[in-house]
Amino acid sequence: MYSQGLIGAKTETTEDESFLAAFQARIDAEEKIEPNDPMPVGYRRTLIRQIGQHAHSEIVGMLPEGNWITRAPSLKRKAALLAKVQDEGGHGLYLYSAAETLGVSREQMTEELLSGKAKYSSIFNYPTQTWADIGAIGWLVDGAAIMNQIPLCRCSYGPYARAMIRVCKEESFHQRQGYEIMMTLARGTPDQKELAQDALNRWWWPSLMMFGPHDGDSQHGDQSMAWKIKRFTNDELRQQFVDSTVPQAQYLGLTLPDPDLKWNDERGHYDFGAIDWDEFWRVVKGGGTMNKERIAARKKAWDDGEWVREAVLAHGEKRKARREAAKMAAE
Ligand code: FAQ
Repeated sequence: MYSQGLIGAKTETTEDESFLAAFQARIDAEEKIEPNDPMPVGYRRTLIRQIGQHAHSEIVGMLPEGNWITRAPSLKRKAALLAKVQDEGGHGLYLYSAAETLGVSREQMTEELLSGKAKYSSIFNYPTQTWADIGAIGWLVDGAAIMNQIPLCRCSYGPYARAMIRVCKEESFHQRQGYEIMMTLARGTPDQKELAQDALNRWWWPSLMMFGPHDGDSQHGDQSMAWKIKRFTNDELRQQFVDSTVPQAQYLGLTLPDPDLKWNDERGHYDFGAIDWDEFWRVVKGGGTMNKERIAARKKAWDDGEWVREAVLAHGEKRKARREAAKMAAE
């Protein structure tokens, strides 16, 4: 666990021009910023927001797949899915720890999630209706997550960048298990292939939305790029994802649900159709099929865990008291 001691740390800085210029010079020189380094309040706030939302996404992201653990079609599939969902829990914990180095507590972040103040990825507000959805999530959702997270391994904030290295290794296994499920279904009976196509139809557009609004509408994009928190813009990463996923779909013999998708020789990229941004914002603002259920599940888990948190604190107090008594006796 990164330093809990930073919680409640003084977060103000004297942000005169020379301080900001010196900070930017460190960023431009590709130096890593570490927890105890002076940093602009905005930099700290942006990281707490992004890392916190990222952590929430991992934890909420366990729910749609968790729904299929008891219904996986074989022992092998069940073991792989169980391991994947556990990995996601682990990613959430690394990320909460990375955010804690910036002076925010896990409790504060959880309260913000449960009150609706902090966001989590829109993608996890869609239901998992069939087993093929588990394949589509691994292939597309983890695929999009990797595309977004590989550059985060070079993020200017040290603890976030280091957490991302391990997370990306695990995401890569997740993506492959999803693609392998899709391959098995696509090469199976006509009914199985139809199941895979139906999952692709439902998950394709929400996966493109994971990269966030168009660059022109991205509120934090420019500043995060200047601070080298983000290394590519939302649209750049979305395009890279489309370009790498089209051949994968072709190999599966499945059709991406976009009549406007076609190779553009001049651009050297695939053109693709318009994203339904009304749907995106509706889901982000709580109006997706599963928003209420996801938050209710997290609230129940948090409430059910209260006695564990109390017990850990009480145990810590007892140990401290015992240590102090032993110290007094020795003096
Ligand atoms: N959903 O100004 P921007 C995973 C919000 S992990 C909901 O462009 P930014 C693993 C954004 O927060 C998936 N909200 O924001 C897994 C902001 O609102 P705010 C999560 C979204 O931060 C796989 C507003 O819109 N990954 O999948 C979304 O510069 C399978 C304006 O947007 C990460 O979190 C969205 N899709 O760029 C687990 C990666 N997009 O905060 C289980 C780290 C945007 O002002 C199963 N995060 N918003 O209230 C990032 O890279 C960035 O935060 C972006 C957004 C790219 C997501």
